[in-house]
Amino acid sequence: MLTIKNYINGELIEPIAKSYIDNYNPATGAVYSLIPDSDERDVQLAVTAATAAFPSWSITPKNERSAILIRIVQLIEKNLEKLAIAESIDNGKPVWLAKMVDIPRAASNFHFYATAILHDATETHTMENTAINYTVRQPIGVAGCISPWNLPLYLFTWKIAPAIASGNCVVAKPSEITPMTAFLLSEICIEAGLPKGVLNIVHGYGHKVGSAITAHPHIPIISFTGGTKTGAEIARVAAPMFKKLSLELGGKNPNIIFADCDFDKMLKTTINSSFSNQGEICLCGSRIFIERSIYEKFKTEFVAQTKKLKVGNPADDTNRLGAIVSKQHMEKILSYIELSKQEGGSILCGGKQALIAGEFEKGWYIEPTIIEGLAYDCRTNQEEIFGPVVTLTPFDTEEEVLKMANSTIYGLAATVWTENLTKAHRVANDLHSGIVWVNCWLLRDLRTPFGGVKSSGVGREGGFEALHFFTEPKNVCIKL
Ligand code: TXE
Repeated sequence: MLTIKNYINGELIEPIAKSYIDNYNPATGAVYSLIPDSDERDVQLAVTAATAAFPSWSITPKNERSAILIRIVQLIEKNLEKLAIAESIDNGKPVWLAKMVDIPRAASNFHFYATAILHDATETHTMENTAINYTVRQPIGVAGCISPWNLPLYLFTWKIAPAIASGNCVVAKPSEITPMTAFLLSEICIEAGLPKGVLNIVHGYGHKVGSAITAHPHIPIISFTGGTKTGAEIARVAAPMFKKLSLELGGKNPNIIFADCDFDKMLKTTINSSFSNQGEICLCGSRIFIERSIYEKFKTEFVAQTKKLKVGNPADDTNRLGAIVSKQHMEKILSYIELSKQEGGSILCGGKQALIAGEFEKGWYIEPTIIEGLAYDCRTNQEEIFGPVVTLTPFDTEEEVLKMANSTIYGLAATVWTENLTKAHRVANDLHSGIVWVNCWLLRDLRTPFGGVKSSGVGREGGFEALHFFTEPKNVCIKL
């Protein structure tokens, strides 16, 4: 049985407790590896290593830091196939999706920040002939990075890359549900020659390892992506310690379709924004609002296209959807489908566990599901389901659809389909979200600020926003 190890002080080591957690393959429902059941003692080892590495790493010239990150990029690219298969086995997503999205993006994350640090600049403020002020941005120290299971390596590296590129050292914890690619990244970092202690990966449960990272007095900055509830718990612990926090949390994103949209482009993208990665992306458009005049046309064609989507073995490239990440999460999603029926919804397609014959019969699969007839403010339309489940709601006016779209506690992303760009600007302006896509979805420029408002989080990742998060600005004023 493959047994994962922690990566601490440049070495792959066992957890102090020498106990392990079963790691499942969602496609088969079987245990396929073991991960360390680490605790606060392992976190302390990691913090000691990171603290010891910080003085030297923080003054390592940018071009040297950049060169090491580029070596990591090259090794991720060289191991793309292996990493994609590992990601698929761990998360249940199709291999083709991990090859096309997850792993290339992990390489891009490191590449982006390996180069961004060479171009970042700070300001001076002159006071005529009195004084000159200059701003320096200094790395903070040991950063805690905690990431989720839906896009494991993609989101893990989205935090680690800017943190170490800007001169910090890191104690990181991937989700205990999808630890494998983080473990493989450890091996890549060793091969790339990342100095020991710069990155430390401690595997284990959130309530043990994650909470130990959050509460550690020598980790002054925390970057977290995960559920809103967990984000609130992290904030509860970290706020009184005045830690710097970046929280990327849940979403319940509206997909607003006006009658004057480019129908074919909209439909093709809406299939993706509804069901990509089994709907387990915080940016998925799970609430679809359609202008009434095209509601029936959209419903007919969207249902017909959705019914063609194959669900099954993630290693079979003809499958559009793979397995749901865990039995527990599958049951959560199915419970929301049951709730939708109690709330008056009609299931137009899907609506149940997909049973796949043969070696996958014990796997965790759900049919892509479309529901109509729900009130916009019912629980099914207000709470994050995080699965291949979308609802359809007609609207008559812009004012009405904005009220419904903005009605949840979340505010992460929104999609708007219209060929009238004056309308697009106006609607984008009035949507309560951190990201608005017009006539596209998940089109990403890594320079842009990424994050949400309300219960979708605090702070922004991406671009120089992330480098500024992981550094502290200091103003020095020199009398002339
Ligand atoms: O996230 P958790 P889960 C949403 C989605 C999902 C829900 C819960 O709705 O159903 O969140 O998913 C660690 N202190 N998203 O259970 O629990 C945990 O070990 C410190 C949206 O995966 O938030 C893991 O590494 N850390 C999200 C990480 O936090 C703790 C993507 C995320 O776990 C901790 C995934 C604690 N007390 C789920 N408890 C997005 N925005 O993309 C857990 N952890």
